[in-house]
Amino acid sequence: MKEQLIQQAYDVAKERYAAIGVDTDMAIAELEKQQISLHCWQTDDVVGFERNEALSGGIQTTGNYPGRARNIDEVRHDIEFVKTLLAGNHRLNLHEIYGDFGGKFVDRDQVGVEHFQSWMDWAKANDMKLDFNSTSFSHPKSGDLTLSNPDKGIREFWIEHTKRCRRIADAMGRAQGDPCIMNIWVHDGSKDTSVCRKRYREILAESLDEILKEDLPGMKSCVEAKLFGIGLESYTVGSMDFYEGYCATRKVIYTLDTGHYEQTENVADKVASLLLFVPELMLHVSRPVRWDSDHVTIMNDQTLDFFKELVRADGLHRAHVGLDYFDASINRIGAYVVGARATQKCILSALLEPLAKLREYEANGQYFERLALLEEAKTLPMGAVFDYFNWKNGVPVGEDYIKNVQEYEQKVTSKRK
Ligand code: RNT
Ligand code: ZN
Repeated sequence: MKEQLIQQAYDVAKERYAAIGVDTDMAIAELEKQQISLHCWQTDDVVGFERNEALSGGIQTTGNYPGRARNIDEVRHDIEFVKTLLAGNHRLNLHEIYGDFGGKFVDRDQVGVEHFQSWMDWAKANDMKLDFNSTSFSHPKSGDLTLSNPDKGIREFWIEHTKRCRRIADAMGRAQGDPCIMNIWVHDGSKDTSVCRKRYREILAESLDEILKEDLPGMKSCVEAKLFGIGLESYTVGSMDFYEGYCATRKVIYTLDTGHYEQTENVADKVASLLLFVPELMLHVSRPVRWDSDHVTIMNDQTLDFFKELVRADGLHRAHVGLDYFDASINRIGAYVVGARATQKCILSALLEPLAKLREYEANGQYFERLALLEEAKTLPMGAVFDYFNWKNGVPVGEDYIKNVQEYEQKVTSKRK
């Protein structure tokens, strides 16, 4: 019965969209190809396996909902489960602190490919590709400044760490036959007014140049800007302007975290400028509430507009889509699925936009017609297309996945004490 309804609703939707020149089958095929890099850190509140201590260094999780993954097996198990609730094939985004350290303490300047061998084996067995991140936070040497630190010893420690991470990413990329995207985000900044703003930025640029010097064809590097870190509110070394300039001049991938902007800012409008000057984008799809709070991604105007701009700029194939939020106040697995599916919905909505017709109107100066079609497109039956997409891919349709998450909680996460 349900299957029949999904099919019928899809048939109707398909016709409605066809009438305005949109091919829903093509949009679905496109969405099926779109991989989302799942952020491993949603499973365990960004703790990792290095020292099993709470997160520190510019970012924070809030809440203590039971069931956090406590070790590598639990993280893997959770991700394997999340995958069963998502249509399409997705990637896993690892942070360095999630290495398989075999119960030993491995400092950041000692990490090597061997600590990620079991992840590569697991990824292969689960048909997942890996992405990677160096980790500057939650370490005694994190302080306020890492790669931009005037202290040579500390700076070199972090340079060494980041270089090693790039080599790990390179090994991952070669093993999976697809570039591993490695993100560099450092929290560097100052709680109060700094009078050496230029100096730290100069040092950061030099450190990055040094790190990126090594040619590693199996991986691609990206650098992430931020508005501010917690406890570092007055000054951020790696600000938006800093990285926009850096990426444009060095031809490096720009990581755009949608949570890292003032809430009144039009983040979507950045896409069409950035894509003119940087080679590609890495996206951290997130949701700020009043500040960079890393709330679970939902299908809201900001996220919808963002993906529409990306598609309008013909930039979907130049963007690596990843998630970045960490909500410890609700079921973490549920949070994962809600955010990933919301991202898919926003991408689908962008793919279903009657762009050819809209552009024709614009070219003719028919601005009323453009506005009217933009308005009407908002209420076309996108949900029927999304349901069909999930059904066709054998994953729960609509709200059905709530009970899958509840079952998993009952059987698995609630037993973690
Ligand atoms: C922090 C950045 C960064 C982190 C992850 C854990 O504000 O968004 O991407 O969230 O590296
Ligand atoms: Zn981010």
